[in-house]
Amino acid sequence: MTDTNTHRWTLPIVPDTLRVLTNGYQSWSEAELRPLTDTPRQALFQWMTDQGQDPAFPPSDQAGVWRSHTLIALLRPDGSGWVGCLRDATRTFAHWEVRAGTSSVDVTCVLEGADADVAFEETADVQTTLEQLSGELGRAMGARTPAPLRVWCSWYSYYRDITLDTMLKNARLAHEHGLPFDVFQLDDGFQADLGDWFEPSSWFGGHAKDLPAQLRELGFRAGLWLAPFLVGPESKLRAAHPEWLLQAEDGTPLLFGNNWGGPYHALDTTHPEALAWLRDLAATCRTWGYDYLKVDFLYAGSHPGKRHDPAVSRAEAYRMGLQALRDGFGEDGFLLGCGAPLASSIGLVDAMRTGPDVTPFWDDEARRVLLGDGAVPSARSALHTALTRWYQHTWYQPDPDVMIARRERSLLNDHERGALLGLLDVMGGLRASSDPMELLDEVGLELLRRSLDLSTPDRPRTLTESYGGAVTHFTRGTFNLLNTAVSGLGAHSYSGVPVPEEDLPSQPVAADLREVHA
Ligand code: 9PG
Repeated sequence: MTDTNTHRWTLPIVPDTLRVLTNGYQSWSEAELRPLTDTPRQALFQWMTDQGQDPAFPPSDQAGVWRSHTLIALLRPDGSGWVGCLRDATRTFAHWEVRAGTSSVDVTCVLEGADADVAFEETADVQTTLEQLSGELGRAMGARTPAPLRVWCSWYSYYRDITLDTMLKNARLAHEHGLPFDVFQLDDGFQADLGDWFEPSSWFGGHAKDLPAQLRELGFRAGLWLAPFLVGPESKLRAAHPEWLLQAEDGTPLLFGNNWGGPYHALDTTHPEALAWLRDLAATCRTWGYDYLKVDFLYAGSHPGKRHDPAVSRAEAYRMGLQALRDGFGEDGFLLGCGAPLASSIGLVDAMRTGPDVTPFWDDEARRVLLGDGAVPSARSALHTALTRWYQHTWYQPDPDVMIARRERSLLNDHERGALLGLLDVMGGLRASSDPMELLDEVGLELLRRSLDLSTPDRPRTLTESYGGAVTHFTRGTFNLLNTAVSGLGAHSYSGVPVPEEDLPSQPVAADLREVHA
């Protein structure tokens, strides 16, 4: 760590009845609302921590010790409590930790990087104070919140097997059905390797630059996925510019994480040539006709390691890399961050993934429970974390990930599809789908259409009750993330609840799915 500055508070309170609200480091890290005396899990494998957490500040693995990035809240049973929040994340990471003692709670906030102001307030209304402080952080950092877009993305049906023909086939069918997508976005699989973005993969059947004009003819904007800070160990970029890579202490290029069959390198975003290459990469995508970029695995820009400029903190190094992408892509291009340090991206991205990937099944208990990886992709993980980040709509357009409307090639049941639909409605941000158009019957198409209805962000009704370790009680409806029915709500479901007339939101209440199937 470069400069550090530590703040400490001791709260004279018995911890037994308190809850803690945490915000993980990057898009996929858990955000939780849990009893303070619970135990946060650390994953068994280092690559899971590399990909799902801040490896320099991972979950504690100790009962009553909770860590959180940028902000944290402690709640009494009546909704009062304490909120801590960093005031400016452009050059600084804030590592919050709360530690339950027998009759007191210790709170620390360690700043990594430049010094910055930190708020820590006792409040009668934790929810409102959290919304105020996070809103102030968004404003201080010049948050971009353009109109939300409706996006079809290739990943959740085709994964790396995507081809140019498959993209066009889906775009044509979406056009024929009159589905109101704004963007068709090509995901991972088109490129020869991580870093070798200009060369197609052997199976893509064309070049990414061939797509935008054909999409525009069908009435869609063109979107492209990149993992711009990653470099494949076998890539041409790695061979040509080993000096651009983040290094281990011994000066060799660092390898970390595990995806695409093994670990990968990261660009050193303090290296001026690497920064120029990033600007050029984003500018080239723009000249190909893309005006929407999903920039993924961005945490690589702030991974711990030895940098070309050792005076630059991890938070600043990340921001320099992201700024280069923004400069190359242009002010009017739409940037969606993913796998990204959240608060550090405010003001540079238009939208942000605020949870792990949705999957066509509810839970991956083997990886989540047995291996302790709470950032694991699953419908449950996506709901759990994105719901608990409801307040981040003042930082960017939230992207809680895709609706899965199809019933084929999916293990989700009606309740679980209803929960995903409810998630999109209460988050009020981007809408996305990945369903193969040919798999959708009338019911599937109707559900997909509903999932594309834009809404405004909802607020929690309370933070002092929860059905599953996350924020689940919203004014428009209630989620049950538990594996058992509770208060008339089925397991893994969402139901719009009647609220008093004067409290009704301006947007329609998302009813549960039984209406669609009736
Ligand atoms: C493409 C995908 C999609 C997806 C992104 C990201 O922890 N993990 O093992 C893990 C792997 C992949 C992943 C997320 C987590 O998905 O979120 O939308 O673009 O990359 O490879």
